[in-house]
Order: sequence, then C-alpha cells, then structure tokens
Amino acid sequence: MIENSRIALTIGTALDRFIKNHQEEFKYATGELSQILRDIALSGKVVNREINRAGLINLSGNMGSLNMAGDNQQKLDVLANIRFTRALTKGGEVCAIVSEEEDDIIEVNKDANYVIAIDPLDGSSNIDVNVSIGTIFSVYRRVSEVGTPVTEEDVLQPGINQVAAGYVLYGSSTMLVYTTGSGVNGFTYDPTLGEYFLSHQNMVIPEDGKIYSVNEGSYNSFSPPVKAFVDDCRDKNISGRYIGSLVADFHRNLLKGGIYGYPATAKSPNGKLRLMYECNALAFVIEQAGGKASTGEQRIMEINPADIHQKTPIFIGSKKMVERVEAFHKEMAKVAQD
Ligand code: AHM
Ligand code: MG
Repeated sequence: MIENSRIALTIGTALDRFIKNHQEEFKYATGELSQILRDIALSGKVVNREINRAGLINLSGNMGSLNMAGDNQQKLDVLANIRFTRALTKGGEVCAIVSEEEDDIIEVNKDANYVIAIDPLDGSSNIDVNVSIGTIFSVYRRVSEVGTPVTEEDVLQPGINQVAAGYVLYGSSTMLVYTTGSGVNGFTYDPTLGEYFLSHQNMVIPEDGKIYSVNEGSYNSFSPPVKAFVDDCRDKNISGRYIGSLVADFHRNLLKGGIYGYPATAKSPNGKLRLMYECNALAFVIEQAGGKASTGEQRIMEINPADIHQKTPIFIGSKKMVERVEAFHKEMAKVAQD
C-alpha cells in the first residue's frame, strides 16, 4: 500500500491533497493556513479567467485612478484586488490585509490569527500587451492576542516572520508557487480540470546564474556599486533579460539561475518595489530555494518596515550573483571611508 505522504511527494498531485498532506509540517497546524492557501489558489483561478478574457470584455486599460504609490490603476488591478480581498475576508482566517491597491490596512476578523500582505496583480502595465503578470502574497501570524483589535505591530513585521509566501504567475501557463518554510513547490493550473497539480517539486535555484534582469534605461542614475555590478555582468557576457514584470522575471531566474535587481534610481530613490507585498514574499521563496535577497547592504527579510507601502532597493536570485552585488557595495563603501 502506498502511504499518503508518498503520494504527496509525486509530480501530478493535486494542490488540495498536497496542502492537506503537508499541513502537519507547520507547527501551528490547525488548518487555518491551509484554508488561506486554498482561498488564494481559488482567487488565482478567478483572476486567471478574467485575465484571459480581458481583451474581449473590455477589462484592459486604465481605471483613471491612482493607487498609493501614484501608479495608474488598471481595471484588472482593481478587479484582482476585489477577488483576493473578498475571498480572504470571507474565509474568516485573516485578521488584517495589506494590499498594494488599498491606502490603509483592511481590518477583517479580530478573532483570526493571520495577516496577509498582497499585491493582487503586479506588472499591470503589461496587461494590455498580453505579457505575463502575477499575484504576490505574504502570510504572517499576528503578534497581539486573538480577539483584540489588530495593531500596527501585527502588520509591520519583518520578512523573517513570514509563515508562508508565494505567487501566482499568469503566464503561458498559470502557476502557483509557494513556501511554508520547508522548501518551495510549484503547481501548474490545468484549466480543463480547474485544478492545480504539483509540477515543480522542491524548487532549487542554481547557485550561480547566467541571466541578469535590471532596467538598464536607468543605468546613468544607478549608484557606483550597482553600475559596477552591471558592468561586471556585461564583461562576463551574462545575458540581459528584462520583461519588466517582476513575477515573470523572478520565476524565470528561479528556474534558470539569475538575478533580478531594482536598485535606487533618480526617479525612485528607494527603488520602486514595495517591501511588504512584493519583496519580502519573493525573498522568502528565494531563500527557501537556496538563493538570496538583499538591498546590496542588508538582507531584505531583516528590514523592519515602518510603513505598509514602504519601498526598498532589491537584488534577488542566485546566491553567488547576489553576493557579488553585496561585495561591490562593501568594497566601495570601504574605499569611500579610507
Ligand atoms: P507595479 O506594482 O505598479 O505593477 O510595478 C511593479 C513592476 C514590476 O513588476 C516590474 O519589475 C517593475 O515594476 C518594472 O518597472 P520599470 O518599468 O521601472 O522597469
Ligand atoms: Mg506591484
């Protein structure tokens, strides 16, 4: 007879079964986190359906409004936000949600244990041109007592406190990739069956990579260590690949080995990406896959957030490549000091 745990380790296992069979690995194992993951997976299916029909049902284009970061909100941004927040609110396991599309913390169920930070649809400038986009999520346990109102402390936690994180990539196929702190697994969505199946088991990023993904249009305003790193990549004939859609760039580099960077620029002095619902989630995934995520000077997951929409420079991907960026920062800081 095949044991349950053996079934869960097989490619082709349905997501629901996988979540159920791995529930015990999680130290709080009450089933609440499993339900949150199911809700995210389900909302991903709904958003996937809407993205696929966007061109046909007038869902592409601008809303005419701006989000917190001052970006134009796309219709699908707003729709995805509604889908995810509604599912997570109705589920009852979440006490607070932070979303890229909402100015303030959404207080949900004070009797629940979990806080979610989410970018419901990242890379929205790519929606109208049919390029891959993604949803990014982080899950934390609240620090204050269940049953009391949610506090800032519950929400403004560093990435090292995440209990789960991942993304849905709406690409040539739709995938859910997530970690609960014991490795990374990827599930591919089969639209004919309406189900995700384990397709990428125990994902590990190559230690060194052959791809760098940076918007080099901003090269002139990069800091000297970032310029030095980019120059070094060019000297080494490392391939430049930049979609400008974080989840897609990240996913490719995770599979093939590489680095994604969004450094400080003249236009965005703290970088463009948001710590709480973009950087931390992917940092947790990459570390669980054997890679690294850094500002160049500090581990992303050790930053203590002061604001829910805070931005940070980020370099994320293969361990050795991120270490090279850090080495340039260290070297140049030392030269400046001497
Ligand atoms: P968004 O959250 O408004 O969609 O912006 C994030 C996106 C990332 O997906 C992408 O990597 C980056 O912005 C691209 O920015 P740029 O066009 O400045 O290179
Ligand atoms: Mg975003």
